[in-house]
Amino acid sequence: MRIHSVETRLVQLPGEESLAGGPMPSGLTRDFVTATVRTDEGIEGIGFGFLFGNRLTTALKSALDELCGLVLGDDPLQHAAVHRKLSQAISAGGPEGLALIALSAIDIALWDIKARAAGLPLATLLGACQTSLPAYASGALRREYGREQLERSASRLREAGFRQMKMQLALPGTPTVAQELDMARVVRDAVGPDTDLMVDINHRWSGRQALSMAPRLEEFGFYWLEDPVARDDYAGMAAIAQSLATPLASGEAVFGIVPFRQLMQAGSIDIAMVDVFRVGGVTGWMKVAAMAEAFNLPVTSHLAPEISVHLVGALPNGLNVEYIPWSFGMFQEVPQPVDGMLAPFGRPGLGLEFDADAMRRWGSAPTRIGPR
Ligand code: SMN
Ligand code: MG
Repeated sequence: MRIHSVETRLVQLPGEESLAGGPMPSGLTRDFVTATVRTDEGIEGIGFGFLFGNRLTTALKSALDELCGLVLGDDPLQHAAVHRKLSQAISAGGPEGLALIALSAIDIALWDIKARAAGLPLATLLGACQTSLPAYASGALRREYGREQLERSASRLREAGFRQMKMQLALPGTPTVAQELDMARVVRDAVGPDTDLMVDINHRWSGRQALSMAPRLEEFGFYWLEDPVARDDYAGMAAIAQSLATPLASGEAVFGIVPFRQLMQAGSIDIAMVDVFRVGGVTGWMKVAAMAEAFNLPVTSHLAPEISVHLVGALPNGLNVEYIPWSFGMFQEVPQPVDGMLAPFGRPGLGLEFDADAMRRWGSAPTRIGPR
């Protein structure tokens, strides 16, 4: 089998909050680059990459197009060879950032092709250890919201069947400790004691702030404390983790697989959070998952639940799936949680198809790399 051509797009979806209908800044978009990889045997695979913060989107698209040009004629089933080739191609500019997100988009498409060629859902091809997983609602309990909105959104998430959900602290501005604790209490009271409630700090505390604040949060019984300090403060996270009963989760913001070696060796994390766009696609994601198993750590996903449900479900140490619908607008349909549980489509591959109308409405004209 050979890669015949690739069609790429820049897609800018409206930045709505669709899980609980909470308010979002007007005009916000969520920017993706997409790749449809076509083979000489008629099998197509889809992949995409997300650009955090909507900056350098056109640079990401250019990087994707250039990397796609490098794989024309390659065998898409030899995913490791392609991954190595592209990793070498981007290494001069550093194995991080835009280039790795572009590489990941291609890798995701190759795994879609491989599973489609095998006639298997990707989850089955990868291991299919768990047929359904807890889905935790994310992106709906924003730190910018006030008490009333948080209570409204939390109850809507419960009504939607979610039994796990994530809030944010490190409130905007210069909040007092009391204000932070009050907001934690508001959400805990709104969701009740039987909801698994995570809290995401998004790296906004200094090490000193975190050592002071984190123990004060223990009373709320958070399911995990996420990204309390800088993404590469491995020692700082280890000190926080050792001071808490609450598990510490991190990993979404690092690039490639090597930082996870450092996070795990330093004892920085109790839960590995792996972002399929930043880690190097499915190939990188599964390598980190195996590392985590060796360290007896559970793994959770970040973004793209429509992809991640296949990956987490493949693992004996898969914990849950972040259900954040930012990319859903690109697809004809996506897996929906039932009673807070999520399963991948049973169709071959990712089981996803880009929605042509959505692509016309929110996407750029397609760029074709390779022969018509
Ligand atoms: C998050 C970070 C970046 C983009 C989307 C969401 C957040 C999360 O930290 O954990 O979902
Ligand atoms: Mg996070």
